Amino acid sequence: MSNANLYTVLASGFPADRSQIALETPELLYTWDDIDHASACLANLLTSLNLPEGSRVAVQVEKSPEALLLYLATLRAGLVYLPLNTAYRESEISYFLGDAEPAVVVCSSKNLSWVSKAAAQAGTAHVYTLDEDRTGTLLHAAAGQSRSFKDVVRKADDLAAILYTSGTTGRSKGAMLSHGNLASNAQVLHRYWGWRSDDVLLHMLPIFHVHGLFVASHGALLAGARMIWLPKLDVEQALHYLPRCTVMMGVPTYYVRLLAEARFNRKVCARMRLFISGSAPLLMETFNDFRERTGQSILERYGMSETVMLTSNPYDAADGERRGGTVGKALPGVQVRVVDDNGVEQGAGDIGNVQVRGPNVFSGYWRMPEKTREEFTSDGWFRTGDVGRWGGESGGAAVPDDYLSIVGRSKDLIISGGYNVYPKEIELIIDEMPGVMESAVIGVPHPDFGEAVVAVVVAREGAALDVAAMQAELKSRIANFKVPKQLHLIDQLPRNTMGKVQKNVLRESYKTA
Ligand code: MCA
Ligand code: AMP
Repeated sequence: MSNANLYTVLASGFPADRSQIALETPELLYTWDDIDHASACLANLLTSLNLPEGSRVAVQVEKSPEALLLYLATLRAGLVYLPLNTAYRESEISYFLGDAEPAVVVCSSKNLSWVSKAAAQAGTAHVYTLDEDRTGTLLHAAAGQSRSFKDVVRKADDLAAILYTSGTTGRSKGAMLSHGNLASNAQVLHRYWGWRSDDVLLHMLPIFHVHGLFVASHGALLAGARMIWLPKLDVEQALHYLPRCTVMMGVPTYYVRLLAEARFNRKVCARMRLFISGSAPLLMETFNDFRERTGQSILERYGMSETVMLTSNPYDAADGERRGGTVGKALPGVQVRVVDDNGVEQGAGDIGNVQVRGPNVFSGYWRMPEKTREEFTSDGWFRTGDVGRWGGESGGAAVPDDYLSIVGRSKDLIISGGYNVYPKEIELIIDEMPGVMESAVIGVPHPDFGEAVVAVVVAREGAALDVAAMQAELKSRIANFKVPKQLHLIDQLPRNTMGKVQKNVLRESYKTA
């Protein structure tokens, strides 16, 4: 029986000469042998814990090569990887650990006191630390382990990872992705984006979401290509490394920030063959400015935590032109349809709900069968919550009928700098604050983050609200990217005749706030 373990699939692309460099940081070089041996040590450590089948390994650590190795080791050991945004605070982490009940938790040593408390409450038996300078108890424990490991045999539909995505009700849901979901998408993107073994990927994305962990890392690993591994977006470092790179991925903010730097020009990009953008809409203006500055067209693609990548603008000119303002065509093997509210397919030019099907689509939300059922149609299509259109026009010119544009969302979601923020989660916290009658959280255009979170609050009669104190309270309770950049007090929220808050009216009122 062949092994569908995602690591085994990725490793099939590693170069024959394992002494070549796989990963480079400003300080260190890691060969393919290093990747194999170090992930084997960690996989042996995990295996030595004798965990039950399907056990979760929850990880909230700063980005480092060792954090990637821990992910690969979890795959190799056949366990389930659960990455957590480093911005999450205590109450958010308590929820995730309580819901996922991981057998292993790995955190930064600076957070150990509160993370271990949450882990204990969740019944987690094993807590380790891992810091970005290669210290911590995890590597210490793994040090004596064997450097060889036989990847645990997995079937394509065995669970590989759980990714929490915020919920419209304020409760996050764990999207369950299998080895097969991730491997099929990696293989499709490998071909569609023309990955090569002599590529050099500039990796600056965080590795706790689909974009940085799966799309970027899997692409380079499966191609046996080198990654330049930086802890975060840093424009100076990008200018330093880009002349040696061929591929870069980022959320739109990455491209906005590069363009804001006059030294970012054609010369810097001379070796680059592919700039990819996703996770949030790329403005036409950014697409055009980028083309003018570098002579290259950013390739925009579209995906979700639940589905990995769904559509992409063409890489190969033979497949078509890259069109700004669109997210391109359905990837090979992925089915995408646009339907009206009755499920009737829309013709080109007509707006409707985007639904998808394919080997990349997740099996459901962790321990939420009811929610899972609601999000799939009776004939097995996943409702993305995005609103889109085939064809139509973009930038004043007609778009081919097989190109998708995302024109809105039916879910109440804000995307700020590529991070999703669900207004309901923040409204629930604000509404609980003393003196607050009600609130509405909206997204408004922001030059750097694309959208910025803004809260509009109504005080109870006679109550005097202290905006700065409210902001401080929010900062202590939720990840910093969710904290409203502005908080406005008003007398009453605009409502329609059905009593529903008119967020579009608020967005209009505060759009230049
Ligand atoms: C940081 N801040 C933010 C954000 N990031 N505020 C709003 N939105 C953000 N995204 C705030 C912090 O709260 C802080 O404020 C101040 O900015 C500086 O923080 P710092 O960490 O230094 O910011 P930064 O390093 O400049 O980060 C901005 C960033 C980062 C580079 C845009 O957010 C980023 O890397 N985003 C990428 C997200 C991503 O990978 N998304 C993929 C999801 P204060 O000082 O007040 O505290 S995967 C996905 O969506 C799907 C599947 C897909 O299609 O890919
Ligand atoms: P996540 O829940 O983090 O997986 O975010 C998925 C959501 O990000 C999608 O449902 C879209 O709303 C949005 N998204 C991802 N890529 C794009 C894109 N290229 N253009 C517009 N929205 C996008």
